[in-house]
Amino acid sequence: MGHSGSRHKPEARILLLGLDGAGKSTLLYKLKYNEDFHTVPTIGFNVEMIEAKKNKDKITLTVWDVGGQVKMRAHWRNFYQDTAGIVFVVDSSDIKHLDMAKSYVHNATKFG
Ligand SMILES: Nc1nc2c(ncn2[C@@H]2O[C@H](COP(=O)(O)OP(=O)(O)OP(=O)(O)O)[C@@H](O)[C@H]2O)c(=O)[nH]1
Ligand SMILES: [Mg+2]
Repeated sequence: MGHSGSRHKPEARILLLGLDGAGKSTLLYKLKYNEDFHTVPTIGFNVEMIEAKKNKDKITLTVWDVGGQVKMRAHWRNFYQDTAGIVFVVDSSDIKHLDMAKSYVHNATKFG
């Protein structure tokens, strides 16, 4: 059990959201391994611990990458609790879905 005086690395929870095929899982593994992985559509979620720096201090980011298919979007709201930041990934070449992506960004701002 930690207490206020204990030494522990700070942590923050980050949520990756976006429509299916936007590039969330690709981004997650790029951040984690600095490599371009071949991904498959995410059914459920992936989660990775990623070391980062906040000012000069180390911080561990717990990055949650939730599937973006239509049936998964209803579950996004269950991932917001204790989230320090949301990264909403958009495929800027997918012009015909930009408006839909925008409405989901708008929706995401209602939580938290
Ligand atoms: N050209 C290009 N292709 C990308 C990029 N990011 C992802 N892709 C490709 O887009 C496809 C989908 O990428 P994913 O990372 O699986 O997408 P996702 O957002 O995780 O999709 P879901 O899991 O279905 O929600 C893959 O074939 C990737 O190789 C990018 O920055 N540039
Ligand atoms: Mg994915």
